[in-house]
Amino acid sequence: IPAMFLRSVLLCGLHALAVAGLLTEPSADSKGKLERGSCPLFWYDSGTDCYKYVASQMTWAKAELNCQSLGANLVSIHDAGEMNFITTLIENFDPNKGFHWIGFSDVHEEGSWMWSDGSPRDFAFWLPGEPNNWDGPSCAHLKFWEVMKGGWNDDVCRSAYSSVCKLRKTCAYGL
Ligand SMILES: [Ca+2]
Ligand SMILES: [Ca+2]
Repeated sequence: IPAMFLRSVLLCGLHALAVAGLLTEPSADSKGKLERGSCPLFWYDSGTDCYKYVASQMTWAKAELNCQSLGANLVSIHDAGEMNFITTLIENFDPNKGFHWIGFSDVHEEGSWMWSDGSPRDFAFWLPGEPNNWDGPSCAHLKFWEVMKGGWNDDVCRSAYSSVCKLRKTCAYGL
């Protein structure tokens, strides 16, 4: 059985349990408290997907491979609510709110930004003036300012930052 197919089946199993209410617990509440919910140990439930904070600083590619070794990908972000959830997750683990890789990059072709988990490009939260690394492959990380909650900046992919992985509960490939 192809590994990708097997992974989809496992994810579908997790999803099915969650839908059946067998594993349902409260997820992050309005105060920003993190809950494991229906996610594996050390992952946190947004109500839709599972997220893991990775403190170790790695290049973008190593961070993505680390997520893949856990059956996940670097986090993709699809709306303001998800952005807020990830901000809360980072605040819980890193009060200094340093730089954190997300799964967005234009490593394949300059200017063609895509998510490493293959999800649609339906949301962007670039900081003013970004992305500005026009001269080659760049990777996106979260960056926080005093005056605003945070946004995305592109940087050279070999920089070493902390990261966030996302385990999608939804079934891939129509399974
Ligand atoms: Ca670029
Ligand atoms: Ca930049």
